[in-house]
Amino acid sequence: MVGEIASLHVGSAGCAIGEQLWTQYAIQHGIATTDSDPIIRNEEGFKSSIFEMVDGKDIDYNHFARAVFVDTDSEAITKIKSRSNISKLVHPDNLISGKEGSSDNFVRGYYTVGRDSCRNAVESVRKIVEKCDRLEGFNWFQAFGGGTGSGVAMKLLDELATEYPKLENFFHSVFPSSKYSTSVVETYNFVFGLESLLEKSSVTFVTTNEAMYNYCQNHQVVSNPDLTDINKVLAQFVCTTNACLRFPSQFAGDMKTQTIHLAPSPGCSLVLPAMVEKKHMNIQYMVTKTILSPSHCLAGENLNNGKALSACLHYTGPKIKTSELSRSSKSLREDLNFADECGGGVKVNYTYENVVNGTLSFCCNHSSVVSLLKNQAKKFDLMYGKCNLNIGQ
Ligand SMILES: Nc1nc2c(ncn2[C@@H]2O[C@H](COP(=O)(O)OP(=O)(O)O)[C@@H](O)[C@H]2O)c(=O)[nH]1
Ligand SMILES: [Mg+2]
Repeated sequence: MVGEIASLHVGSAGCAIGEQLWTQYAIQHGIATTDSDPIIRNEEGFKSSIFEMVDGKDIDYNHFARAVFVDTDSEAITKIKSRSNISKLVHPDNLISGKEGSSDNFVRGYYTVGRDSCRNAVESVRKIVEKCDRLEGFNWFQAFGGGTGSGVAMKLLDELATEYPKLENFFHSVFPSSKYSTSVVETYNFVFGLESLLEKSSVTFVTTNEAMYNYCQNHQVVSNPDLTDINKVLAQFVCTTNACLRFPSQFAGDMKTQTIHLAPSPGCSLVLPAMVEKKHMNIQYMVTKTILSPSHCLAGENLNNGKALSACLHYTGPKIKTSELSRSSKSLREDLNFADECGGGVKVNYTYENVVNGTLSFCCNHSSVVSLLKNQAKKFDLMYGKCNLNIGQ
């Protein structure tokens, strides 16, 4: 039986990523998002992990996303309601906005202005959960630089982890990067939020805007990418990685199985994602020659240095020989320097999709994430030092 998955989009970035993600989901599941879109498949007896079927004669659309979009100000939510092509897919009760933004401040998001938005989001989540037969967990989307993406998201995580302790929490998180920061306090927001994240998330896919920007320039030949291009890249990664949870696939597992594999010990849940689009390359080339290069890593880290704890390889696309995929993953296992104490498996998933080009995504629990954390810690110390000096004067 298919287990359900609910998505939570928090803050401006989380909501904007959600727009791209649900557009791609709708295309893959053949679901209408506008009046002119045809409903291609999945009408009779449709059971999906991410869409709920609604039967009501007075509504135009019969699928709703199992998703809650929440922000402390109204900008991102108004845009989804009025201009987005997913507006019909998300139930209006699940588009939640507050009256006052969190001003890029974790504390305002967690303790003050974010409280109402958080309470409303918990209510919406409860309604979604009640309609599920076997909810597996939550897929989260947020940016740690923002006050809402850090403060409200972590408050909501604290509440939901208490209410639903057995459910998985997969975070798709944009970590601050120096080049694309919109405020100087992004590092503060990140450091304040990190404790809840490490304690309560099952797996966190770490991305940075800088790395995704480079990915767009280098591999999608977009000369001057904007945030929408970046969000499309992240949506494509997520669609590839969780295709095995949405469609029948070879070697599939549920969210729990993925957690056990990717985050074998508690607190050790930060995972580096990478992606390659098939285009003209063959699978073997994609797996063995390109996937480990820093330009394919969506956090910009070099997976050739340091040690790996575990890894997953997901392929969605036209038919391929699965033996070829398994063989290539074996050589990938040899290229990755697995820590001695780990079994060192590369889990492989293949989901058939009727498209011309396929996508390969790679998730690796890898020690090079430490350098990303060290950079943030260094920035935090520098700012904190300055702050102390100012107080002293
Ligand atoms: N990938 C991505 N990052 C974004 C987007 N919008 C803002 N950001 C980044 O998110 C951080 C600010 O978070 P934001 O979501 O705008 O603030 P919040 O609404 O208070 O959570 C900054 O580092 C921005 O560069 C977006 O649409 N996509
Ligand atoms: Mg905002």
